[in-house]
Amino acid sequence: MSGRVVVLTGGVGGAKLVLGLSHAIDPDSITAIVNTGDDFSHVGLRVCPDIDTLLYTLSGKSDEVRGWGRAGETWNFMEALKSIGGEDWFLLGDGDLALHVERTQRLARGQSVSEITAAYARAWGLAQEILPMSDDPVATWLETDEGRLEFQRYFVGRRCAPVVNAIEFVGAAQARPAEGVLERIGASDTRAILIAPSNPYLSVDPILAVPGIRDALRNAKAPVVAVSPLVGGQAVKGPTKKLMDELGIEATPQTIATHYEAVLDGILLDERDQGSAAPALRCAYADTLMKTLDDRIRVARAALALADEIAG
Ligand code: FO1
Repeated sequence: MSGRVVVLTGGVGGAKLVLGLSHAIDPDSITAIVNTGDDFSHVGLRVCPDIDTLLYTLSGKSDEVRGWGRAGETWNFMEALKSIGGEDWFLLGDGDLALHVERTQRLARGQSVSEITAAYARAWGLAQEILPMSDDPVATWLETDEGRLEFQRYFVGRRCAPVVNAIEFVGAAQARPAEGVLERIGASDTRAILIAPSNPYLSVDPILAVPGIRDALRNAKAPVVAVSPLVGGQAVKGPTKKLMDELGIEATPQTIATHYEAVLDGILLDERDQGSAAPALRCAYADTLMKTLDDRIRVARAALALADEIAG
């Protein structure tokens, strides 16, 4: 089937699905709508981790082991910064630094995150369309037992150790979807809208918090299918499971389906969760662990197959 595929994504897991999709269908029919709640200003630079992780992953530049940043990175800047007592808790590789320096300059000249991201994608020959969820600032903050923490201070600075009581997306209520976001979601030539297996509470919820996006998903002609971030009740990576425990949310496929249900038409679950009662919406099962490129292609194909089946 032809038509555009839109993916709501954040973090490393989301980037893996978009890469798999890029090998399953024509990359120029893919639109990624990326979480910007992790973005922050650090050492005077504007850092957009989920956008950069996707740019690196799709251009084959990413560090496969860490999942973020560049392969073959050098750290001269960090060593020099540390030697003069600069902040060294958040690692900025020498190559990675170029994206932040150039982005900071372009923002100062009045360019939008969308424009800058499109320019980087073009410079690296990417056919996929990469849209930030918004060009307005939205920042994920966490209420924890160590006080209020900005996302990167929690995720990197404290390695997700603090107990989270609540999550807030500061600025979301005033944010507008970036140009193209609502159009791509609502377009009649959109074949499917996928919610990547990113952390629902930290990486997908900020996107759904931007006014207009949730309604656009509800009213979309294309089926909306989520890929479960849980495998056998466990989160594959990152703090998802710990976070769900702390928020008192049971880590089951039903919980994920219920979390998104207002916008979902179907959910791709891991075959290890076959036993647990299926949520009350269209489900399909696959091995959703994405270790290799073939895994990523398989998961992307399985999600698309479910969407096509729902579309009828
Ligand atoms: N994650 C870490 O665990 N430690 C880091 O020092 C770190 C630096 C970093 C720099 C640029 C970038 O784009 C991502 C970076 N990340 C780092 C990952 C980042 O915190 C996460 O990928 C997202 O914010 C959440 O998925």
